[in-house]
Amino acid sequence: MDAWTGHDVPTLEGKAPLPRLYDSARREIAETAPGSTATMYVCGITPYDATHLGHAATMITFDLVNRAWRDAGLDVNYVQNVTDIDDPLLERAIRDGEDWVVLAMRETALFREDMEALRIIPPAHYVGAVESIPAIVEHVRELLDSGAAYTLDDGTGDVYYSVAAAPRFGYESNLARDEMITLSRERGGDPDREGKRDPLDPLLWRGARDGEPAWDGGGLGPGRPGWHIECTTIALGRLGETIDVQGGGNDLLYPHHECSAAHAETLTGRAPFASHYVHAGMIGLDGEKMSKSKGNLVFVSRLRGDGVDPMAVRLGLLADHYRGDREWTDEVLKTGEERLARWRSAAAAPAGPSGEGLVAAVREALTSDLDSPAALAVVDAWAEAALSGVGDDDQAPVLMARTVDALLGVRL
Ligand code: 5CA
Ligand code: ZN
Repeated sequence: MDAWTGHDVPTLEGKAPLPRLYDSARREIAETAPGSTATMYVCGITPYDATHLGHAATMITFDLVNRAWRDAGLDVNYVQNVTDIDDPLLERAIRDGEDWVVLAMRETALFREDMEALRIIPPAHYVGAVESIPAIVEHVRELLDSGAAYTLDDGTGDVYYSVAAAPRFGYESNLARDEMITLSRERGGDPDREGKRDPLDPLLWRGARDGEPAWDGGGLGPGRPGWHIECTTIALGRLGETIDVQGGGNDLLYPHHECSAAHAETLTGRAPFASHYVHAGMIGLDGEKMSKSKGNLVFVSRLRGDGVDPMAVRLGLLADHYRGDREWTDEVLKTGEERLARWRSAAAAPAGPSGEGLVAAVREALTSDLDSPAALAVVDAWAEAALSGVGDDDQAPVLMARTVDALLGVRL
């Protein structure tokens, strides 16, 4: 499907070092060491409700990775999916008496608008689950043929992946087995289902049920894809057998990313699937994770409708480090708005402290595991000085605006 429209990203003189990022599997910060093209897969929305600030924060996080790689002189092949068929989408459509296809199309269109407003660089490939079904079917058949998957013998036609086929299963999330069982129960899995070889085995193909949409599965019989294999297939198809970064919110670490990486490793025989498994913290409201199922949401479109500048939203979300779970409050937005106004005034100042020094310090912060609070502090200090008449670099205000545009995605 089509992605959204991008904006020009300014380039800066010189080259930043390769960004260092925290890898959930190794539990340490390590340099990303891509070839001349960096590859990144980020788990996108299930389009049954509007983009909330949690989605926005995660998309902004990986947009910083994209920008840091470009600033290091690399090409970036970035892929994002849309889970345009899955249980929550069907449940919402039934609840609201709406056609699930229309619901998915509408919310995906709104997401695109929000991403454009937030100046997120569009992915090179924006791919839906539905359009990927033939490729997913191929992968499920391959897994069945190699004995890494099995069909349940209860007449449903449901196919499961056998975690026994993944010798290092659990290496990514570093969780104990009982924790994995608990999380899989909470996050769309079915550890208690009868007939599975292992409670942790995830669904690959769901046989057709009355009243549910189904697609031709060839020898699999009619049905629809499981969730993890969707992301495996889309990533392998567009990025190759191994990738540099697999990203998403930390709610996806287990089971989603663990299982999608396991599927990929079984299919390709190459491990690890991703050099870095990168996870953004959860944005909460009133002490709880913002989620469509809980309904405690602040929508990007609502803020835009209220006349809030998307650049202030971006600055609000960048004010704390991406890895921490954090709260969205009116205060966060107010601080973002004030900062934006201050930076805009400073960018219009006649001169300021060294622009090159500013570029180097912002680069240093962002290549250190996307330390956006440190990057914001560097620009704040520069702006304060420029507004008080300190510094005589008359090229610096323009360079400051270029830098925050290129590296933070904030257009002044
Ligand atoms: N379609 C799947 C991924 S394949 C999915 O999780 N969809 S989603 O709509 O629930 O979330 C879309 C992206 O936003 C995911 O990367 C998810 O981890 C992230 N996300 C969801 N809620 C939050 C939140 N409260 N804070 C930060 N990120 C979030
Ligand atoms: Zn995914």
